Amino acid sequence: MAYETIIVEVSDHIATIKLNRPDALNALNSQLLSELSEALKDADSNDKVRCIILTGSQKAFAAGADIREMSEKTFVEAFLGDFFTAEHDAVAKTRKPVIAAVAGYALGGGCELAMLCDFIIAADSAKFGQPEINLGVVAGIGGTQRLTRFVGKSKSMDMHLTGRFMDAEEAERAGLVSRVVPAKALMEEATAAAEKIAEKSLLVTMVVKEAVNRAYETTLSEGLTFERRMFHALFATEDQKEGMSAFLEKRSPQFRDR
Ligand code: CO8
Repeated sequence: MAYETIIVEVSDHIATIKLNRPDALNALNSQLLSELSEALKDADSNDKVRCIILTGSQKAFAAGADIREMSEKTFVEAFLGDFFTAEHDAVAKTRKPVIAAVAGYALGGGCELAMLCDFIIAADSAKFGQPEINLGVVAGIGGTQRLTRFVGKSKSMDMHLTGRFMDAEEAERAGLVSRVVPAKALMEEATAAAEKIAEKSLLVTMVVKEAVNRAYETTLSEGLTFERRMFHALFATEDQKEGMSAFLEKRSPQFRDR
């Protein structure tokens, strides 16, 4: 499918989706979010794809929801149209691992989009923020909930109430991002991580994703039960036999996703 606001490349089991509205710092308008939802669904159902990277430009991952498009919206339009709910769900429901490779601004909806991915690799140029308060609104694609779970109440309140930006170093210290790399090495590092993931059993990477996400959605005992049952269930797979045999035979496993 031909997209206008994103660029999609699939190579070596990795789908890379690049947000591409350079004139608006990749602000998330309806067209971009709808194209992104489509591209993620395509990648999820493409048998060749085993890991997805979501990225932006050197200047901006995404500077938030498109303020120009939103500014004249009424409550009735936002509510009846269920503004951004379907798009949020499309990202959240992607079953294959998604890495956010973030350089430059990840603000408002851009920060929320990065947090919807499974982990964030940040360039040293990255700046995260939830500045919606400056526009007379609040985060709307999960910022108050996800940022609070990732960095704790105090820092989340600070970010949402002051609207200040957090640099990559602070974001790593706070647990928002998994690694910080020099800006020019960002895609190399994200691709290397995606390649590592693509070598594993897809079945297991998808189970890992569901199990870790349970930690944010349920109680500890429910999450532990889910994890234990999935651990038990994986003994029914060929990939478990292959993974453990390969270890004992001192060779690399050849996973077949079954
Ligand atoms: N929306 C639309 N256009 C934008 C946005 C945006 N979020 N951000 C930047 N742009 C545009 C600018 O208007 C400008 O366009 P033009 O050249 O036509 O004037 C161009 O991008 C370049 O921007 P700047 O000239 O401002 O670049 P600077 O380097 O000076 O500043 C900043 C960069 C600091 C990133 C600045 O652009 C900025 O503050 N942007 C807005 C950041 C922001 O407030 N983001 C939050 C938006 S609200 C939100 O995301 C809510 C999400 C929840 C929605 C949920 C619905 C249910």
